Amino acid sequence: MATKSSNVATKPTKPAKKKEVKKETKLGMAVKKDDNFGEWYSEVVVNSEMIEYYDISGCYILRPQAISIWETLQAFFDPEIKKMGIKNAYFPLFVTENVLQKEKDHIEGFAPEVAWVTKSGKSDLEVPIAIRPTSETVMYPYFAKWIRGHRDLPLKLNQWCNVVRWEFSNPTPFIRSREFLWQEGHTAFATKEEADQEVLEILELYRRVYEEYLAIPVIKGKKSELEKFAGGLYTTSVEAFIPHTGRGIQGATSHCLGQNFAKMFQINFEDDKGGKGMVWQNSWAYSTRTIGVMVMVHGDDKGLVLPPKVASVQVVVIPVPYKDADTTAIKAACESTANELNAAGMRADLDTRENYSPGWKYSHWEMKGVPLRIEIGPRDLEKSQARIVRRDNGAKIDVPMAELVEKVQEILMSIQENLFNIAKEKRDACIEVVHTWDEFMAALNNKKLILAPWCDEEEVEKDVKARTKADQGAAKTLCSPFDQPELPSGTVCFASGKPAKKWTYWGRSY
Ligand code: 87F
Repeated sequence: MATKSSNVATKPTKPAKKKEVKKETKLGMAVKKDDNFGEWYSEVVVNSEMIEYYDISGCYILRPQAISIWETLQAFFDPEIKKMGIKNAYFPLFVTENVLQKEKDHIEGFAPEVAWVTKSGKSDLEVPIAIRPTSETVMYPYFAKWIRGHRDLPLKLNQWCNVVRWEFSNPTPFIRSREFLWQEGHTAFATKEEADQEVLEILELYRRVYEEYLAIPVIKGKKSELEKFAGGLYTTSVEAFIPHTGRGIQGATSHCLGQNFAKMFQINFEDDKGGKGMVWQNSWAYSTRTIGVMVMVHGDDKGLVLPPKVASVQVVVIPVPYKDADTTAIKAACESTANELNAAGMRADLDTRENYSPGWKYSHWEMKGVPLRIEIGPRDLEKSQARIVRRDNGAKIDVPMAELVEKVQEILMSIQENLFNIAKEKRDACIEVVHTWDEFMAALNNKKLILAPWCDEEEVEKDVKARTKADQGAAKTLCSPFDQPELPSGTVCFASGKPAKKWTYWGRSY
């Protein structure tokens, strides 16, 4: 980095003056994950340069470190849905009150979260205009217009956009923000069977986003009647779990809307026999919340830990000049190493800044979650090797230069796998099967992810919510897993004592 030279005449100095090394500002994390999870999280997202706080509560700047992860997930998901015949579109951000209110039933509970534009300049608008919190009401009038006959079906659209929900409870970067990015898919079919099938196909893509990219285990399942999207027929979701807080978190949802919206918006079609049909609809979304779940699950006391598949920098190469070592040769070795890795398709970066010490750089790149660092010093140069240090477990491995590219490739894959396995082990260790109310309460207080036999009655879920209400929130159902353990006949509901119909996950949640 070039520094401004001073014109001020100075005493002649000794010729071999050491370069200025920036004052070693305390780089590390001030708060430990175990000590105060909430503060730890805020510190990680800011120090890793993913988030900058903004002067409107609940709104955050997503810096390149965050957006690059979003783009990676998008680069996976977008072609997958295109293979399914879904096309991208873009609908306006604004919606009139008239249209928004069209489906009163479902909007009712959400109304307090809708943000409105009421002025342009200093004058009041004739009619206030809402900012989309989701786009059913924006899109479906046009579905009604565009769908006439069975040949117009299926209609399958997706949009990548922002939405605004004026939340009042505890804003958290990525997890609960007043504006966020998502994709929302909206599809219409002639038959329920087609809709049912798509719900699950999309849910599988969401599982892959979490498990294959973010290295986070999720549970696929169906939401209870109380927790489903009120406007729809049924809701499926992928559910993740944060062991440190003992909370479940909905990772993404895929809804079958049935014909509720078709009725409200009169989305009808003429079938192949000339009869009248009403479409079956789905909607589905995942959001930037995915990134928050990743931070919470993998991050540690040194900062962010990125799964290699979503890391914009997978490997950082750092020269470690020592005393009178040949810095030029070391630098050259670092440069060619980074070049080779990049040429082999990995994402490598080089940190040759001279105003920071190697130790400072180690902390800096650890904080940013970079999966691997390569150190090259005089001894490595002599032995024609490099030292590889893993971010996930701190392991240090000396590798001959000749094998470096292959080895790095291998280790990156093993880090991706290891992060998933560790996360799964921790998640699984939190799962507790209970049969009685007392076991349920004990597990809840122990921050467990509870699997319980349930009678599947709405009143019982409401009752559980009421009985568990505490400062940290009430317990609720997360989902009934598709993968159901055996339910021996005679098994009773943990909460009501009535015959159990299914196994359901319960817990506090985000
Ligand atoms: C907030 C304000 C107004 C959630 C809201 O999940 C309306 C809503 O309809 C609202 N918060 N919802 C439910 C969204 C349902 C559905 N929309 C399309 C999805 C997936 C994508």
